[in-house]
Amino acid sequence: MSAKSTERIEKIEKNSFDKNEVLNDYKLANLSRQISLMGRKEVLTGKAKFGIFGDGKEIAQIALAKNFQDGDWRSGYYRDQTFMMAAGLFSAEEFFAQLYGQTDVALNPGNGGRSFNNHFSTRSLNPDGSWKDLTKQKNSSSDISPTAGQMARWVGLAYASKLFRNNKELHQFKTLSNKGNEVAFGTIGDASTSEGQFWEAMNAVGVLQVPAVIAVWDDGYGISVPKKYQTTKESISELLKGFERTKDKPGIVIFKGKGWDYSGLIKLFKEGVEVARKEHVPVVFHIDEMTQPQGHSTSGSHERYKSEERLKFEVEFDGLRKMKEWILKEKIATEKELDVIEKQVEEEAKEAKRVAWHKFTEPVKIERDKLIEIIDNRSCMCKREGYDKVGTVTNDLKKILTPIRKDNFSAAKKILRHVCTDCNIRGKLQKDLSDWLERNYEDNHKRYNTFLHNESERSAMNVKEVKPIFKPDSPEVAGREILRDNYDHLFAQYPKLVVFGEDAGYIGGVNQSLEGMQKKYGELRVTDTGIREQTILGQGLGMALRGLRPIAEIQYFDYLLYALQTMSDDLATTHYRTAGGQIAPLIISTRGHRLEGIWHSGSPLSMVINSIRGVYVCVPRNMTQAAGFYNTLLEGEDPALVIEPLNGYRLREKRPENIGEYKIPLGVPEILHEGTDVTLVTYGSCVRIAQDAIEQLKEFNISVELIDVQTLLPFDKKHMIADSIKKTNRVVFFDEDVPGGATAFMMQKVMEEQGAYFHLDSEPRTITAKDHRPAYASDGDYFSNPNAEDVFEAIYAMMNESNPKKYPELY
Ligand SMILES: Cc1ncc(C[n+]2csc(CCOP(=O)(O)OP(=O)(O)O)c2C)c(N)n1
Ligand SMILES: [Mg+2]
Repeated sequence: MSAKSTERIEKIEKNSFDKNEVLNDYKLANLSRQISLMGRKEVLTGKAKFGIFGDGKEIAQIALAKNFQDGDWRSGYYRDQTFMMAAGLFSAEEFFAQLYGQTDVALNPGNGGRSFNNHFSTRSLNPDGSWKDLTKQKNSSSDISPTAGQMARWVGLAYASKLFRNNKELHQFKTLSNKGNEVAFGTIGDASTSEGQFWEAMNAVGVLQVPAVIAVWDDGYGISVPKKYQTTKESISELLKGFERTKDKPGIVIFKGKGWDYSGLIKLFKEGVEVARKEHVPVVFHIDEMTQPQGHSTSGSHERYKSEERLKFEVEFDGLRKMKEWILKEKIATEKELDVIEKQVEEEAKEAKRVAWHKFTEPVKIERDKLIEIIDNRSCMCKREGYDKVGTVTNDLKKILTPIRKDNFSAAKKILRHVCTDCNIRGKLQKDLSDWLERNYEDNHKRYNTFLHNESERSAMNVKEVKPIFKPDSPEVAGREILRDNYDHLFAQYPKLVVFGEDAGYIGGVNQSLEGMQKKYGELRVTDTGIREQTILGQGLGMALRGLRPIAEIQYFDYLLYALQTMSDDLATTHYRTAGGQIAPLIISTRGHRLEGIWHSGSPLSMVINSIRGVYVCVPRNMTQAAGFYNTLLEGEDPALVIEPLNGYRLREKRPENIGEYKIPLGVPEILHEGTDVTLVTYGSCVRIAQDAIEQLKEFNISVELIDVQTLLPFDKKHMIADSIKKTNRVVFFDEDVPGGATAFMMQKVMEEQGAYFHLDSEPRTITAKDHRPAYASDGDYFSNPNAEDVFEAIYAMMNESNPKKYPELY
């Protein structure tokens, strides 16, 4: 600890405060309040679309931020603007930039215009995708809007510190952690503690014993709904008592404070964060009596639902007012001095707003002027049907005081439609306008459509294929042994790799694919967890954000539903919503396909692929392929899901000679069987059913080309399926998802994206399961899921339709 901060702490303990520090804090609190007040007006006057602000939470956040050190991480929510400012991670100008939707990451590094305002983050990655030294900066994971959505990630951010401290092998990664000294700071609103996410995370940090602190900003309301409807006993700290650490049992340390009590909170947070940092234990701060001077957000007014008494309380217990009273009482400064500060910040806030607005609007005006110049320069003055539409649209555009890009685009397109068809200079205007559109589309693509996946050289898409090597005498072993031996290589090769999940540790996984790994590599690297899919996912996500390489085990594919919210809202959007500033290369390993029963079907692929764009989805047909995907993904740096085929652990496969080294490229299907009549497209466990059907079709002289897509996301990057259809002119998409599920996805890709409809002689078909989930036992499966007979019949019917003579109706 530096001499300066020791001095500060001594002063706090003696209840004597450094005047400068106090006045700086007072200034920041007021600046933050000013921008909140102005922010609301910006929305109400139409300059911004929506606003949610941190007013009423200023004092506590300043006090908490004093303990936020380099290397630490935040996982919070939209009220934290003052915390971010106090930590030096956010400015008044950035506040307005976010409010307007500034897309320039130099001006809005937190979200590049991709999320609402007050959705913060810091940048972990350099523009080339390489990692910064995370120990030399304060870090904030990026906020998401779903309430309590930050909780699962918070578990992982804290758990990473435990690994960095206790696994000595990780001490070499000095730019990721200072031997696990980092604390994960969470924040959450009082009402959001009603969410299951909160409780699952609290239990997880209690079990894991990790340096996770969380402040519950308790302002008594979740929008209009008071605590009475949110929290048993109307007190979250009361409610958490069962989690509380006691003399003989580890648990969570709980503190209570008042949101307006500047000096009290400084002491409280200092003590609490120190406990978390030193002892690596979770700490909860329940900060009550907070206010919302402007109500919840710009979408409503709190006078509608707060009583007069409550509104009065909010005025009297406003943190700024209370802090001012305290400063005067302690004679730290005079009223006059405070007045000067208040005036000063008002000017500062106004200036920040002015500058941010100018920077937001100016480039669009320049684009508009350029567009108008192109149109005005047209020498054609023809008026079609006595009515100059081009002129009208241009004039309307000129009149817009602060155009947005949509105005420019919509004008340019309308003009293109109405360019005079009669005269010979049409071509030039059309070309200039088209060039303008193309250029601007490119720019807007960068602004709004990039970074769904890693776009740097570290992308998993850049990993070079290494084929598995087999010798004639390569032994045939159970599929699970291939995975296990592959893991053995990976643990040795990647010190940052950890695998964790239900039953993954001691027994080595329910299917023994991690057999012996915990014994060999230790509990920190191969770890059992509780039954808590969402925080398993979040644990991995937080660790991945901190530079580790986690594989999170979700025991069965159907139970991924529990984790889907975190996967969809958080993991899948991480890279996108930070405009390339953060990445979480978490690998999720699960097993599915071809099970039976409603909750063990292993089939609902469309549920996943349509909600986690941003995460790659691998659907290997056997364990050799599955292992190859893990090898690829660990060399790259993207989040991904691997669904192992559950019925393949005991099936025998040839053991590759280069286990741990071969890599299967993403987005490259494999043609498993060449044929000439029909292309059959499938994946995962359906491959074996397809192979069975193909044998049956052979007897009827029907030749099927079987394609295993291998990965659904990305999908057939080289258009191999369309190439196959060029040859066969017929296609069937087959899986065990619902009708209109992943087969429809594949069909859209092949027909629309690959343009294969052009080569079809027969209607394209899908073969799927029934609409309901599959029934129990083998017959339940037979009558719920598609089987080899179904595939046979669908393909035979196609052939019958095209040549009834050669393929007469069978029955
Ligand atoms: C999952 C989910 N449900 C509902 C909402 C809509 N919503 C946004 S904020 C909010 C209230 C949150 O209250 P609280 O946690 O007390 O935080 P506060 O805004 O009071 O600081 C609600 C219901 C949401 N964003 N996410
Ligand atoms: Mg609240």
